Amino acid sequence: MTITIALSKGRIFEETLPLLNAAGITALEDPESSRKLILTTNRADVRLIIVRASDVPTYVQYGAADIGVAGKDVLDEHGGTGLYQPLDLNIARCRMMVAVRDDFDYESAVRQGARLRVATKYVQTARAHFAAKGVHVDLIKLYGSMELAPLVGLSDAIVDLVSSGNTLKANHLKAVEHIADISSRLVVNQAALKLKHDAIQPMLDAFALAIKK
Ligand code: PRT
Ligand code: MG
Repeated sequence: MTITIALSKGRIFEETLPLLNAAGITALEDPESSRKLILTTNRADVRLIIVRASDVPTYVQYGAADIGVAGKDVLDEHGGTGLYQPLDLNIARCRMMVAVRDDFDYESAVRQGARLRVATKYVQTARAHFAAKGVHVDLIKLYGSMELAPLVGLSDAIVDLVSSGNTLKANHLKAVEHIADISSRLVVNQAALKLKHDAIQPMLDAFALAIKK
């Protein structure tokens, strides 16, 4: 019986490696240098698959992967159907924020009840946030580089992730609202958890012990 773990390249892969090591799993290839999408590990019964960050919940939901690691941002957009989310791994931490141009008076636009154009990759999250505030918005779906949108007049505001704040600063933007603290979660296919319980549960226990508080 094989256990398949879905990860994305970059920060999630890097920050998940120590947790895998704690569970006795070592990757035998590096996805940054290898072009392979299925990576072997030191354990014959465990393999890693490399997918886009936003595709991790889909692979796990359909059982193509048994386990995955995905940001709360991605999980909120996906909806989480069919996924068991036992652990906050406390990695790849950042904040979901509303940001605008330095020279845009967001507070008074909101006070005046202006209709705001908001560009984001996180349409569900943004819709829920502004609906709860009673702010009317036109949402514009983007797939990346949201920071550009207010600079060229595509939108008044963006909803995006911020970690150091350097990207906002470099583009003369400012964060005006905090929507949520984000970290990555372990997700497990619910059927796999039952059918492969003897293999999966010890991994979950090892991850839980290795999580940094
Ligand atoms: O790149 P791709 O389109 O394949 O997908 P992705 O961008 O979703 O993947 P990736 O690997 O970049 O991010 C994976 C996960 O890392 C996200 O789903 C988040 O949960 C988490 N994470 C943590 C972040 C950041 N920090 C982060 N800073 N994801 C993205 N960013 C981006 C942000 O969107 C902004 O453009 O970094 C920029 C801001 O960073 P600072 O440091 O300049 O503030
Ligand atoms: Mg990215």
